Amino acid sequence: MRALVTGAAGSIGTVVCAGLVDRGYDVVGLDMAAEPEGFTGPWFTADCADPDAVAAVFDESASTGGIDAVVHLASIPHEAALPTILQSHVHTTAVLLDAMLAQQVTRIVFASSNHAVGRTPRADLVRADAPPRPDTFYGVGKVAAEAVLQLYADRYGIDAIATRIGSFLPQPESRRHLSTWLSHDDAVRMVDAALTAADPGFVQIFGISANTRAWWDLTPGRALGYDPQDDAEAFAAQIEAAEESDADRVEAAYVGGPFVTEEFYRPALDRG
Ligand code: 15L
Repeated sequence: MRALVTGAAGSIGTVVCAGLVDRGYDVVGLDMAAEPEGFTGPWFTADCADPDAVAAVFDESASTGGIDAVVHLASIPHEAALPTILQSHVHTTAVLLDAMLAQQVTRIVFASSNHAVGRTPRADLVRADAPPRPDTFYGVGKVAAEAVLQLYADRYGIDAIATRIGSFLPQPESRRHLSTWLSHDDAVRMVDAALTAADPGFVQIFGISANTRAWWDLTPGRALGYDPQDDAEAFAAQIEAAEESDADRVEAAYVGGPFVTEEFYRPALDRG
């Protein structure tokens, strides 16, 4: 399978591209940044918010074997003004979907985020069909992009897997991460499962490892074939050797952790 990966030069992108290549995929990279060292496939330096640039990527790729699926990882990974967020998460997703339709590409895996439900108080396991409860404009952007994916799934039969990623890190670094961690290897396993599951339609899954203290329900991910192998618990003793901090206590109140705090409150627009 040939997968177009957006955000291919980013922290998740570099890991996922290498992992997919290891698993036998052909990978086409797309990013606003230049090709990272070691990337072996075709590379496009372009903004995936630009419909002409994205159409050119699909057209050029069509002459060299085409694209079978899109893994959309490109986006601002933090809070910003609402127009910037909408451009980064929603507009890019719609541009890619329109380009996919034009070339009969029917599958997209989208890097959503736990912050789509970040304002959910920390209590019981949060199910993947829990109502949206964004904690930031960043979370709003992820919810809105998921809605665009649902629309294209319903209208055009696109298979769209929204992976609500937790904390993608080499290893957990805080108490919250003992629940929210997504290991590098599990991220690759998750994207691989999302690319190969039979007829998933539109589905939301949580992107975390098999953490003993997980806050999010892995059932829909497992149903798709995602079989996480890592568990943040292996780092628990090391992390809990340090005394619990105020930040740890604040981060345990809502599943979005620090994004829920007043430090993240900001007006929707930058008015100069
Ligand atoms: C995310 O979605 C962010 O992109 C990342 O910066 C972290 O905040 C992560 O979630 C998390 O919740 O740990």
